[in-house]
Amino acid sequence: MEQLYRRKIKSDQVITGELAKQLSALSFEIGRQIGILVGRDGTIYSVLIGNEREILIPDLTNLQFGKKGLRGVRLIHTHLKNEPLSEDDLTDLALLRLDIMAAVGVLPSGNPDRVYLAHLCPANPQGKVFEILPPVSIQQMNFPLAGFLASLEAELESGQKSHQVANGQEKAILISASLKSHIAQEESVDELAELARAARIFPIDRLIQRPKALHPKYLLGEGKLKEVIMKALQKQADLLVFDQNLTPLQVKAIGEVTEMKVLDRTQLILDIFAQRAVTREAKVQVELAQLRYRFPRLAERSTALSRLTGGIGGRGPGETRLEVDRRRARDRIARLERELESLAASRARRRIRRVEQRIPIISIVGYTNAGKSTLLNSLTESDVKTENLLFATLDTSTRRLRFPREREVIITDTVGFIQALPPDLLGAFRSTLDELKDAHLLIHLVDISSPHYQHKIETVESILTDLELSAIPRLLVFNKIDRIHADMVRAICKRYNAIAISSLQRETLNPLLFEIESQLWKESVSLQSR
Ligand SMILES: Nc1nc2c(ncn2[C@@H]2O[C@H](COP(=O)(O)OP(=O)(O)OP(=O)(O)O)[C@@H](O)[C@H]2O)c(=O)[nH]1
Ligand SMILES: [Mg+2]
Repeated sequence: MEQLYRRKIKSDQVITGELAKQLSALSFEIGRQIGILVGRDGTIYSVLIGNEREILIPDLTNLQFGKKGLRGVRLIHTHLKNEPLSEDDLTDLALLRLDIMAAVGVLPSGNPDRVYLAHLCPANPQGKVFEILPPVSIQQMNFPLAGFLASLEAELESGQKSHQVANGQEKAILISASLKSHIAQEESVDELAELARAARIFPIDRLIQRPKALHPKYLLGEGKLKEVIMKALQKQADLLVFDQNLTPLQVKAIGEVTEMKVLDRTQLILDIFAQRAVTREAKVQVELAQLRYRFPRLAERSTALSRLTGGIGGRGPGETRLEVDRRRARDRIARLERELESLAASRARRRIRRVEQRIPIISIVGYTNAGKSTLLNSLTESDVKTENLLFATLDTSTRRLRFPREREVIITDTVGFIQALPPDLLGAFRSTLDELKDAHLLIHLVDISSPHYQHKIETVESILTDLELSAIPRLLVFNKIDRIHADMVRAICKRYNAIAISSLQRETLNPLLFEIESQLWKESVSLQSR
């Protein structure tokens, strides 16, 4: 065995007859599988000893020759019963992106018989991950390696090129693994894709699994994970974005086997917030949420963490990078909390002043992208930033709105809601959201053109309950009616007893204005009507 280490395969073949003979004999003698990891230049990097039926491959992360391509290492091992490549062999081929997986069948005599070969495939319409070649006897084997690997890598690369996207956006594979129905998962992944877009990540593929039980280590099954790795290789993805929230250990484990950056839904949302925060208060709130979400993760000090600190997922608002150690994180959290407290104090003073003015306050709430800022703009002829992107608004905007008869209200627009809103984020935004408690009326704005508007209404209602706002009078208002048929609008509004508007068209807002007036000045309306 010692001799094997010093060897170099001086041939363009996967394996030479002489080496096959030696491996077979040794393997036969000890009754265990023997494997060798061989580099492109024929150097034998390691010799592996398995048991009768299988062999374990060590960590190969330091043997990374091409970053996105093949590993640059082939595995040649013995099969004592002369059996073909096993499921595990093929999994290793894919997971480790080996150049070639080869098994030498051993005869009862101890001599080598057939050689079983498999290699990875470039992207193909059938989604085939590997190719298993027909076995050939060692004497007849003629498989010129260098030419084959060069063309396979060229094909892999051209497959990857067709998926390249402009302006340097990172490319992601979206993944969902949950016990929920396929349809529910699809719906949620649609939203994840929108979130990715808002974070300037380009989703190139998606993969949804509904397993019988979730894999404790990887969330999705190992077979699926293999598929993910192949997809990533074929399409040159930069990161994996999970629709579910992952535990620190899962992030670490998935990062290790895939050698990719791993983000979960919460991190993605936090990332968007980090990119968009404008005011000091919003920046502090977002950074606090990021630190709090990652605090348990910092305990790990793993490669997964350092992976996360580059590019997406590592972007913090302002000057802070997140590769701080535990203690520094704790200090930073304490400092930010103090800063937030003082910011919250001045916010509270503004609140008191506003409440003392005894002007009614209306707050527009709703799912992200419902059109809240657009409505505020239309109602008050102002120009709060609106955009067809999730989480366009992070800061509260407050405007005055005048009604006839010298009546006036304060109207505010705030951050949008979303399903599975990260609790850390909700916590960090508490002072912003607390302002909603002063409202005399909440306008719950719904994008009627969203196929999932019902689900979104429920999500918003449940967040309002969590925020202890359910006691405040509420007006359900459907927006974007210009985008669907008038009959549909009528039917839906009747069912929900709601008002229909299009925030882009001021002339549609009159019924809403009328309703606001009569809700806020009930007594005076009833007095006048007497
Ligand atoms: N067709 C149509 N589009 C609308 C209407 N109202 C808003 N929009 C569009 O919907 C998108 C989102 O609008 P915003 O006002 O930014 O939505 P928002 O609720 O403030 O979103 P966040 O701040 O991200 O939570 C923008 O592209 C708007 O132009 C409408 O009545 N009809
Ligand atoms: Mg907005």
